[in-house]
Amino acid sequence: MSTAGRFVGQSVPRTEDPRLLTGRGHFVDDVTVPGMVHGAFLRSELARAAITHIDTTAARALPGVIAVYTAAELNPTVHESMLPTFFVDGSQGPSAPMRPLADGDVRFVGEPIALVIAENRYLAEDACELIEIDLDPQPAIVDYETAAANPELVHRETTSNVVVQMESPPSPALTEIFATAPHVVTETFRQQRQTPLPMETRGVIADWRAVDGELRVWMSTQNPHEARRVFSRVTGVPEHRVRVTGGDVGGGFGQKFFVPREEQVVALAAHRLGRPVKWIEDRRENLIASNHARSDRATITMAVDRDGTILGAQFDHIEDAGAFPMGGGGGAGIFVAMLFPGPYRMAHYAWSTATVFTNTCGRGAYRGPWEMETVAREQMMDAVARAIGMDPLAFRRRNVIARDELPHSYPSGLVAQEVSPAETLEQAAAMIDYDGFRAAQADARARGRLLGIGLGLYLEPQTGMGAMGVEPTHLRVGPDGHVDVYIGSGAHGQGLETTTAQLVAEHLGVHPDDVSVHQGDTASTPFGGGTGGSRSGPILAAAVRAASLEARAKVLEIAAHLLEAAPADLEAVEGVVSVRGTPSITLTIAEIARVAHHAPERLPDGVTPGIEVLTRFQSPLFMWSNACHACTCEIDPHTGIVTLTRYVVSEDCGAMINPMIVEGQVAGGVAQGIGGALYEDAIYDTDGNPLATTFLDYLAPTAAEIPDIEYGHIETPSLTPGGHKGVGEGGAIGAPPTVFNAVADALAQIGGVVHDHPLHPSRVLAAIHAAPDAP
Ligand code: MCN
Repeated sequence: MSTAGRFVGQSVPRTEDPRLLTGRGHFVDDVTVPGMVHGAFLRSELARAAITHIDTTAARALPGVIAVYTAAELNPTVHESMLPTFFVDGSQGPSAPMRPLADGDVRFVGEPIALVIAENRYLAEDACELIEIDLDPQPAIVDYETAAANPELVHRETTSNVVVQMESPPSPALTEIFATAPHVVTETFRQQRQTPLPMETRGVIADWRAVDGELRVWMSTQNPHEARRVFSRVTGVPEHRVRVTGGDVGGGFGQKFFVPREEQVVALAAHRLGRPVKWIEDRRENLIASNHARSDRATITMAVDRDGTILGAQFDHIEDAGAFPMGGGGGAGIFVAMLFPGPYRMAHYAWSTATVFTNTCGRGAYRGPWEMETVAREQMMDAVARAIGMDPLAFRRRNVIARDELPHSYPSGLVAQEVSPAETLEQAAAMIDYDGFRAAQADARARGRLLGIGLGLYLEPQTGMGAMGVEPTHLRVGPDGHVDVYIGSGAHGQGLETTTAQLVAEHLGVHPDDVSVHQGDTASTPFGGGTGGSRSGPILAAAVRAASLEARAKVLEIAAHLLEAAPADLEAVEGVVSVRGTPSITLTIAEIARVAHHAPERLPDGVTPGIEVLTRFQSPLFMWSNACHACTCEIDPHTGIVTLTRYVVSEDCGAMINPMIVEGQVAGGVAQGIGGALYEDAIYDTDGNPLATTFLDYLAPTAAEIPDIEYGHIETPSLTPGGHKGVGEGGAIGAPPTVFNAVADALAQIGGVVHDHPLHPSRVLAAIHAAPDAP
């Protein structure tokens, strides 16, 4: 079913692209402020140690150095707690006691100890090397699987390394099922540590203008209004005196949704110093000290009937929070556990989840922060299918929720609706020619080749919880009929300027070229929840639609008065209002806007001058997207190298605003998911030293490793006006288990088994060598 309109549902080219693709984007590092100075951080080289001595005399003496701040100078200036888990509603999630700079001890390699401010970055870096520091090393707690039982503590302020722990133990019925079911299978899967890796690293310029009482901040952020609130809390400058400007943002993938520690430290320093301070993160800092993600283990026990019906499951999960987890990533465990049943009937379900501190870089949000539920479940579906001698597609067909079973209640009480898991499963299976591949696979096997196919199915909730569920739009039709739209987001690559203009054009009745979209500046945009959690589709789009419809109603009311027609007889299309059936009688929106602004005496009674609307849309609690991924691969049995040969995504993000952007979003997410399954690894040694500190070691895939992606779309409208759902995270959720399942399927032909990501050549080769039928 297509939901396409004149502009909504069309692949309108991205208005952002001409400037971004020709190098004319304006990023934070492009900003220069008069009198600006530059910061560099001295960071810990040990994972866990006491700071026994620190002397900044030599650094301060270096010509060109303006200030050197350590905990002693900066930490007492914090106005209120600087926890980065402050959320748009001001609440705090579980986290660690965090101070601006390391105070007394260090908890991970890369933790900021001092901030040097100098005339230029080179001097600031040189001065960092002049700081004398003595660290007394202590044994690092690196292994998250044993951290909870480790008597040594990551944080001396806490009594245990457990950040948060929750469970829903097995019911007597589930215990009975496990005791009596025909098949009971237990597996453990691990996902390695990764990092979001935006092309533009983090960066900030903070400028305290004491004379105006204003803190001005330019920042690479997904969430300018949240940043404004955090900077206000930290510096004590009232929120209305803080202005945050985002500008173009070269990717964030969750990393720039919350306000990281370094950005807050720079704001504090600028506030104290009274000069604008710029800090641009370098790539090494980004790899070791921004935020990490994933890094979890799941053990699943699943009971299955003789016919392949899932009878019940238990899911035990542990995730690594690092030393200073950030909101949205530090406590994803509860979502992981609650969402594990996914698109399948699983009437009896028990779970436990624990989030633990380690002496490593903190966990934070990364595109689908809870995706371990999909990784674990989908890999388990394949493992169980193999164990009971059933094909993985047939096993999924047996258990997937059908449309006539919706709305579907999860055991946790979550209710999924307006989804199409069975339809996307069938579409993906057809697109990849599942049955044809099985025949080709057997044929190839007979000739010594190892081919595999994998499926990955998921439901993805987009939360409308609390402030995350409210989004504003401020729309103004100017006297010349052009439209300015102000949104509270922090777009960082999603194409929101384009899709917002499409929505306005469709619902107000103008052309997208006549719409200017403004976002990212707290001085001009209404308070909003930023860009994250795939919320623009379900929430922002509904707000933009509502504002556009309200403006349109006013335009038509004025036009009806001027044309002596009934508003219901009028239509507005591409800037022209006409009487239905009498196309010769028209007024342009520019003419109507001129009257609204300059000739108020011609307006109908009771209609105020101007055309300006401010709306706030409040969404339902949860909206759900879903998709099924399918891919095929070939393994070189001599090297263990995996080549992905085809990749198919059947997705349902409701009514698509811009199919080209939807596919671009899916493609980017899939590429990251492939990176996670096969290559990327933010690995530490046992002393807590990060080993992947450059792109030589942190292996992000290039275009050469990513196959062409084939797309299928099913549009099941959501319950929100417009019927749009989110799509931005899905690719990264579906790809890791799909790729893993394809590799596991290939290996299964020789009896090879894998459990852990990433499936780099040496791990695959080890599985081949251990396989009973190794070639
Ligand atoms: N869209 C659409 N039709 C729909 C749903 C969405 O055309 N039915 C469009 C939207 O209008 C928007 C884009 O698709 O232009 C993504 O929308 P949505 O899924 O609502 O996600 P958000 O805009 O809220 O973006 C956040 C999401 C997340 S959480 C991460 S992480 C992420 C992502 O999007 N990081 C990205 N996509 C990214 N894309 C780029 N280029 N860079 C990142 O850092």
